[in-house]
Amino acid sequence: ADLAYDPPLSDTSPQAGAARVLAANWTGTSTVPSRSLYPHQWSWDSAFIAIGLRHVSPLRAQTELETLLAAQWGDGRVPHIVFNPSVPLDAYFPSPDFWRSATAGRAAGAPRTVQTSGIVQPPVHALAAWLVHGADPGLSRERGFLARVYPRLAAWHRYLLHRRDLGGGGLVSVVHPWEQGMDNSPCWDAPLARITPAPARSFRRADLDHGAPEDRPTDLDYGRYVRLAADYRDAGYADGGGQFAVEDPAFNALLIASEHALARIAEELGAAGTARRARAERLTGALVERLWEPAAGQFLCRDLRAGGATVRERGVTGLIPLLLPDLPRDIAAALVRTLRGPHFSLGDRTRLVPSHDLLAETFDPHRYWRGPAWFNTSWLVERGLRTHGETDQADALRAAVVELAGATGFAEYADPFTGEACGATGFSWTAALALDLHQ
Ligand code: 9YW
Repeated sequence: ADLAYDPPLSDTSPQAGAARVLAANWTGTSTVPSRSLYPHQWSWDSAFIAIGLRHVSPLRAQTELETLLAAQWGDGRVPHIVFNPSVPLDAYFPSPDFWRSATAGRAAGAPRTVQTSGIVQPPVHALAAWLVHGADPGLSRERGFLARVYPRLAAWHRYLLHRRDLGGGGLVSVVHPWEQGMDNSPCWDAPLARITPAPARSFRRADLDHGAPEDRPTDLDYGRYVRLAADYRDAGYADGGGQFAVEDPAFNALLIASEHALARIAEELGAAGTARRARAERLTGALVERLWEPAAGQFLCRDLRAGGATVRERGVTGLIPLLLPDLPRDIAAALVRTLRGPHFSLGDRTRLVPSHDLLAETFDPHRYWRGPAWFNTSWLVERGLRTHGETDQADALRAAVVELAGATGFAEYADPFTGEACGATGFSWTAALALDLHQ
C-alpha cells in the first residue's frame, strides 16, 4: 500500500469530486477540514474524514487517526486541534500562543513536540478506527494498526469517564461549546449567558476573513468562548472548576458507540470485550435516565451549573442517540417520530436534518449551528435510522447527503429548506461522508 493516490481529473462523478477534495486537503500526515477556514487538524473531523478516506486509501485513513492520537495528552485527553507549525499564527484564532499547551498543559501531560488546544471534541475515534480496520483488515494487521491505537483509545475513554463525570451520574460533561462541536447551538444560550465575555479588543477573529458574518457565530458568542477557554487554560486545564458544564446527548451517545467499537477492537486483538459492553450498557442507561425527555420525544441537554436544569432547546444533538442499537424500542420509535414531525420535518420540509428546531424562536436557517443542516449529523442520523430498521427513511437521507454534498461543492453546511450552500466549500467531512454513503 502507498500513501499516494490521485483521483483522476477526467472522472466527473461525485465520488471522484469527493476524493479530489480529500486529496487537496491532505497535508502528508492528516487532512485539514478546510484549506481556508480551518488549516490545522481537528479531532472529530479527522474521525469522520477517516471513515470516508478508508474507501480510497485505507493507509491514509489509518495515518489520519494515528497522527491525531500521537498528540494525545498524558492524562488521556485527545485535543480538539493539533496545530500545523508551518501555518502562520494569524491564519486561525485561537492560535497556539493562546492555548499555550506545552506550558499551561504541563501538569495534564500535554505533548512537548507538538502544539495543541486544551479542550476536546466528541469521541468518534474508536468507531472510526473500527470502520477503518474493516476496510482493509489485511493492511491493518500487517501494520499493527489496532494494536497501536487501542491503548490510546482506551486512555481517551478513561479520561472522559473519570475526569469528566462532573455531575456524578455516570455521564460525561463538556466544559466549552467548542467541545461538543456545535459551537453556537441555541442549547448553549442559557449556560453561556452567565459568562462574562472577554473584551472584543483582546482578540482578533480570523474566521471573518473567510466566512460571511451572518453565517458565523456573533462577536458576543466569541467573547464568551474566549473567556471560558482562557479560564480553563489558566487553571492548568484541570477539570471540575469551570463555569460551564453541560451533559450533552450527542457527545455521550458517540462515547457509547465508540465503547461498543472498542469492545470489538479488543476482541479482534484477542482480549475480552465483555467489560466494555457492560460499560456501554450502563452508559446507555444513564443517558436515558438523565437526558431523555418523554414529553419532547427527544433527548435534551442538562446544565450542571444551573443545578442540573434541563435545557429546553431542541437541538439535533438530542436525536443522535438513535445511533445506539440497544436503545429501548419505544425511545427509538419516538425519536423517529420527532425527526419526521414539525420540529425537524425530515422528508417533508427538509431533506437533510436541520441542526435546530424549525419552530424555535432561536432558529436561523443560515447561522452555523442554529438551524442549517450539516452533513456529519445527517450521516449519524442515517446510521441510526438504518440501525433501527427504518430503511426507507435511511435510504432517502442517504440519497440527500450524496446529492447535496456534490451539488453544494461539498459545503460546510446548507440551508435546510433549499439545500443552498453555506460556509466554506471543499469541506473535508462533507466529502468523506458522502463518499462513505455512496458505497
Ligand atoms: C471554529 C472544524 C470545526 C468543527 C466544529 C465546527 C467548527 C471551529 O469547525 O468549529 O473555529 O468555529 O463547529 O464542529 O470541528 O471543522
